[in-house]
Parts: sequence; C-alpha cells; structure tokens
Amino acid sequence: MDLGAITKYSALHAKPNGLILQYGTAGFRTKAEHLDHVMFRMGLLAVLRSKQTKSTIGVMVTASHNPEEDNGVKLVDPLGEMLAPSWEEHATCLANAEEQDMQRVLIDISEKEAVNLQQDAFVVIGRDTRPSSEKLSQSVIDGVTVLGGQFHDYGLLTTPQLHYMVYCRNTGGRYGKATIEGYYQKLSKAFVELTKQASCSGDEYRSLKVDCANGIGALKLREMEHYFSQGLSVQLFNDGSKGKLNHLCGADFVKSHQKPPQGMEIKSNERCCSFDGDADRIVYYYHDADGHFHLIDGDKIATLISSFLKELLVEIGESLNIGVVQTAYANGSSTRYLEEVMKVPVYCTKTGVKHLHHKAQEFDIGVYFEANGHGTALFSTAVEMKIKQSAEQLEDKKRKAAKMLENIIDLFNQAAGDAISDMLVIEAILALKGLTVQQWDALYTDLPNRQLKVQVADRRVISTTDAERQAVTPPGLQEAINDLVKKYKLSRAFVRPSGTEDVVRVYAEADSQGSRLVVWIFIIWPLHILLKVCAKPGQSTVSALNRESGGDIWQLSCRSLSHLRV
Ligand code: 16G
Ligand code: MG
Repeated sequence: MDLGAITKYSALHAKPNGLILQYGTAGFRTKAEHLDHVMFRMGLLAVLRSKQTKSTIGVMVTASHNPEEDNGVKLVDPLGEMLAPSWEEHATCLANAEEQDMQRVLIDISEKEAVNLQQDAFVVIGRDTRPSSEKLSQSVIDGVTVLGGQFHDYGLLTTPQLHYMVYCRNTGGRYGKATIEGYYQKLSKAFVELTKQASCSGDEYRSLKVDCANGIGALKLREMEHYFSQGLSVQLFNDGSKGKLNHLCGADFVKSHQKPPQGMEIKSNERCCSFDGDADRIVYYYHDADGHFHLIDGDKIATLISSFLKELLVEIGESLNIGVVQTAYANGSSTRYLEEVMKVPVYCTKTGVKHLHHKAQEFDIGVYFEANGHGTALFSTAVEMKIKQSAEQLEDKKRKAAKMLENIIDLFNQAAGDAISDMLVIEAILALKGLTVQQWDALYTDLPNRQLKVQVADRRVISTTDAERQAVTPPGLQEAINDLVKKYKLSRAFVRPSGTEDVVRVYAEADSQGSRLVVWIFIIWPLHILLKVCAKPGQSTVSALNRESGGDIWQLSCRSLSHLRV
C-alpha cells in the first residue's frame, strides 16, 4: 500500500468537514456534490474487497429513483450480490474518516479482513445517466488506481447489468459473456425461443409501452430492442430526450402515487410498464374501459411468475421446492392468494434487496419481489442441471416444458432484480399463457392500502422486529396500532424507519369496506402518537400530516380524530 500516494490523492478528493454518511439499504446516497470523497474511497475499498475475495468487484454509480441532483454508489460482491454486511460497516467507517485518519482506517480494514495486499485486484465500474455520474465514476477510478487495482469502466449501464457483468466474470463465463453484447444476446435468445412457442402472438401480445423514467433504461432498451423485435415491439416514453430523470415518471412515481407517468398516452386496456432511474425495478399498469387506472405491482409480478414456474414443474413431473419471498409491504391479498390458492410457501424479510435475495437462495427455486417492483427468481445449480438434462431426455410434452423452463432460467437476471429482464419474462409468460393484462390483474384484488412518509426529529426512535412488521419502540406505538387494527377486517399496519431517507414510513391496508377512510385512520392514529413522541421541534402533528398528504388529510383528521383520545 503506497500510503504517501493515497494521502496525496485523497487530498484531491477531500471530505467536506463534518459530513457523516451511512452505507444504507442500497449504498451511499445523497446530493451529488457531497459524494466526491466517498467515490474515491469506495474505489479504495473495492480494491481491498477484490484482493480479499480474489474476485472481480463491481462499483455502481447511481441514485436509482432519487431526484436528478442526487447520486450514490454501491459495491457489488463476487456473485453479483450486494456487499456483505461486515463490509458495509467498513464502507461507512472509511467514508466518514477524517483525512488524517484515512490511512489508519484502511490498514485496520486490511488487518481485520486479513487482506493479502500482494494479491491482484480487479474492479468493474458502471454509471447511470445523471449529469454528475461521469465525474464521480472518475473519482472511483482514481481510488482504484492509487491502490494498484486494475479496472474496466463499462461506462453507462443499468445497475442490474453491472451485477450481471460481475457475476459473469467470477464464474468463468458460465453464466454468460461479460459484455453488453453478451447480455443482450443471452436474454434475447431465451426470449425469442420462448415466444416462438406461444400460440397467441397477435398484436395485443406483441406491443408494450415502456416509461423509462428519463434514465439509463431508455438507452439500453433502445440498443437492445432489435435483438428481440421478433417477439415484442416496445414503444419508449420518457426516454431522456427532454424530461428530467425520475420527475413525474418512473416506477417509483407510478407505484407511490398510484397513477400513470406524465408523458405517456394510454389507451384503454393497453399494457404499459415503468422502469425506475437505474432500471432495476418495474411495475405494470393499464387503464380499463372506464378510464380507471390499475397498477400491477411487484406482488402480482411474483404471483404470475411463481404460478407459471409451478405449472411447468408439474408438467415436467418435478417436485422441486419453490418459495416466494416478500416484505411487509406485500399486499395481504397477494400473500393469501399465494398461500391459499397456489399453495406456495411465502416468507417475509426486511426491506432491501439483500434480505430478500439471501432468503430466496434457500430454495430450489426462490422468487422474490418487493411490492415496489424490485425482484427476480433464483434457481439452484442442481435445478439448472436437472432441467437441462430433462430438456434433452424427456419425451415430447415434458421436454417442451423443460425447454421452456430452461429458457426462462436464462431470461432471468439471477444476479439482481432487473427491469429489462423481468419485462421480457413477463411478456413471455403472458404470451405463452395467452393472458391479457386485465386477466393477469384479475388473479386477485389488492386490499386498499396507503403509504406515507413522515419526517421526524430522529427516526431511530422507532425500532422494529418480525421483519419490520412490529414496532418495539417507542413504547405504546405497537399497542396503539394493534388496538386499531383489530377493529377492521383483514387490516394490517406498520411503521418503520427508512433505510434510504431521513423519514419514517407508514403502511396500512384494510378490506374494502369504508376503505379510504379506514385506511387513512390507520395511518393517522399511529402517526398521531408517533409524532407526539418524536415530532421535529416546532412541528405540529396536524401540519406534518397535512403536508404529507397534500391537504387531503386535514378534513379527515378533524372528523375522525375528534372522537379518539391520544
Ligand atoms: C432501495 C432498495 C429497495 C428498497 C428501497 C426503499 C435495494 C437495491 N434497493 O431502493 O429494496 O425497497 O430502497 O427502502 O436494496 P427504504 O424504505 O428503507 O427507504
Ligand atoms: Mg433502482
């Protein structure tokens, strides 16, 4: 380690005084102008991680669905997974070390993790389309270089594409070729093979409108579309030619506002989808004949995928263990449908892809999705081998199903949830099953639900257990939620501190009887208590609520809270 060079270069990427950042659910994220030192230091850390694992490590510069002015960075571990938790702590320490402590922190990490500093290191880098991303990824490269690491800069990539590259490079090419061309070819070949087998290939199944959130997804889908155009024609909106990244568009906007993105014309019953800013999330939606908007979120995507996989397994005659992984945000109807109708076991983990991914690895086939549209399916190596054999050996009908499964396995990005790959999986399944978007939507009816975010003085006053479904502190909060929830059918509510923003998130759902009012009361009640405990100084409960709901809550809160005692 050339400590002199590190100190010299670090001074060119100086840390702003007093700035403390945390490696959160999906890495570091904040205003782009505060991130130069973090990028340089994550370049250093990636080299150490690469030396320790003797593998290629990825660094992605993106802030996903955050506003354009923000940016962020996350490290990708050898099998395309999120960084191991112990290294998240190292990342936080390194990012927050004062200039004069940097060397010591680097040495500490190397010693704690028994890093052989003589080992070679290789880092691959990708970035999204934010104006700040190019310069920030150059700072990552500075960090890699000063520690003697080799690197390959892929330039503009979606986040899941970078995960794919890392996975390919560390599995000797068995997973695929670590080039953008390799990614396009692998997915498109599987998709075209699958759609060739579809009996219904009318126009309805062939065309799809895609809102690209004015982000990297547009660029990459445009590059890729001619590879799969035999099976699907995509019409891109919010492609970055004029609008602002994630502004009034994209998967996060559509999911949280439960309305279509701006900049997209939707005719009734047309199938549409939205990516987020780095194209690792996808949600579908349509307008019915009466002009009502219908959102098809991650829960329904998981249901479609897992039921299709289960049907194929039955046809092949394989009894493999298949599980679905969700978070507390999964709509209660989806969980009931999966467990009771489809008889598929469902598991709940904390929010954040790393938790779901980890749980999904326990099954022969693990399908995981967050309601917000982030997810994929994982297949164990044993399953992949078994299906490959079946596709060669079984007799006709079974062979056809095994072949289909083989292609579906290739079509999933098993390194990370991937909007492009998920979109192609969904389109293939709809075409193969001859399902319209309305039929898919009708699998079950979502319980009415609401989500809210609230700023509090210190979100850490709230701690949770049971996969974030129960609040442990502040005292009294969970009891208040319980008291209220038990009065309404199929109702559920929870409060959790966000891992990506300085806010508290609140979720509630109940059956459709008096849905809107009931759901708002659910939210108002625990929040009322919550804000009494930890409101920002000078902020009144109602004004905070009112601001969050855009005024919607004011009248309701007056009426519905007047008879409740807090
Ligand atoms: C990040 C997470 C996502 C989570 C979201 C909200 C990854 C790759 N992404 O986008 O899983 O749902 O943050 O998290 O992990 P929050 O509610 O804790 O802010
Ligand atoms: Mg994202």
